[in-house]
Formats: sequence, C-alpha cells, structure tokens
Amino acid sequence: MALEICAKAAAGAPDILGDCPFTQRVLLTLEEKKVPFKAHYINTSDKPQWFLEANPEGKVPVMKFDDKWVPDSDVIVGILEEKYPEPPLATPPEFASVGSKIFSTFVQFLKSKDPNDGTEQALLQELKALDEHLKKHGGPFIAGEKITAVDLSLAPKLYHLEVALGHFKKWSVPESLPHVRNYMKTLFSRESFQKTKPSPEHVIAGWEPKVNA
Ligand SMILES: N[C@@H](CCC(=O)N[C@@H](CS)C(=O)NCC(=O)O)C(=O)O
Repeated sequence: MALEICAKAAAGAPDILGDCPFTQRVLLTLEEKKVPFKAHYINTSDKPQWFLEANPEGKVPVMKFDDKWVPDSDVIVGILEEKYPEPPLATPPEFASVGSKIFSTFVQFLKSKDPNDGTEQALLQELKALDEHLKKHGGPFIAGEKITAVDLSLAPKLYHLEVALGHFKKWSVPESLPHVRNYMKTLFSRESFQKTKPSPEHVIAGWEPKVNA
C-alpha cells in the first residue's frame, strides 16, 4: 500500500497542494526515490479532528509509517532514507548545514518594514556564502554532481524566497551571485520539483498575512 502523508492544502482550495516548504521537501524526497504515496491535504486554518488526533501538535507534514503518524520533515526524511536507500540522498556531514540560515534571514527581510535595518544585508551574506560554496565545489548541487537531502530542503525555501520577495519587495537574487541563480534554475526545472511545487499565487497568499501583520 502507498505511504500516506498529510500535506498542507492551498488556502481556499482544499484539493490543491499548498505552500508549505517542509511538506514539499518530503514530497521531493518521495519523488526522487520514486516511492508511491497518497496525500491528504490539510486545511491548516481549520484542521480536521482525525488529523489532530493523529498528530496533536497539528503541524504538517506528517507521514504514516507502520500505522503510526510521524511528524517533522527532518525525522520523516531520515526514515525514508533508511527504508528506501535508493538512490542514496544523505548529505555528507560536512555539507549538511550549507545554506541553513537562508530561510530565517529571508523571512526577516520579507517581514521588515525598515530598509536600513540590515535584514537585506544579512540575507545577502548567506546567499553569498552559498554562491562561494557552489563556485568552490563545482556544483551543480551542494555536495557536487548528485542531488542530496540538503538541496531538497533548500529548494522549496529558495522558491518561496524568489516568489515572495519578487512579489512583495520587487527583489531578486542579484546577478553578482551567478552560482546561486544557476542553482535555483537547476532545482526549479527538475521533474520532482515541477511535480510538487505550489503555485506562486498560493505562496503569495500564504505570506500575505505575515508581511502585512
Ligand atoms: N519543523 C517542522 C515545521 C513544520 C511546519 O512549520 N509546518 C507548518 C506549515 S509550513 C504548519 O503546519 N503550520 C500550521 C500550524 O502550526 O498550525 C518540519 O520540518 O516539519
């Protein structure tokens, strides 16, 4: 039987995949490993009772393994790697934290209302470090020629960055960071990404209340 996953539903569209980067990370892992799955789309603004009983913390994604619902994308991806070792996607430990501050610095910059508060610089610094890493190690992925878990975790976050900063701040990754720009193009054009990406409209709708808070 196919594995079951609870994924975020799009706002106002209960049958469409929503804008959760942690859910997409797990879906990307399943697609890369060609593991069949069945998704339940969860309206996170009005969570069904059965979902809250299965997962009292109430966050998505959760995945059912051996009749037990398991939360947290980090844990789920680890279990998938053990149960479905092919193709291997574990990232070598020395590369596992590359780009790990990009999402938090992006969110701070996105929410910032003061152009001089340093949040843009903080994000640029993280993106520059990624650019230098990709240049030094030759890419196209963080660990070299093969895609690994760290790329599958970063890809949805970079997509949110591109869509949300483009929309709310008319901002894009500068041309002075060509390796990051190419990396994003490579990730976003991958079949697994195309199959699992939320629409830009849903990404924008998801960030709107946080940007205008
Ligand atoms: N650390 C968790 C984060 C999951 C998470 O924050 N999910 C968000 C959606 S992107 C969520 O379920 N929010 C609904 C809520 O907190 O009620 C993971 O990696 O799976």
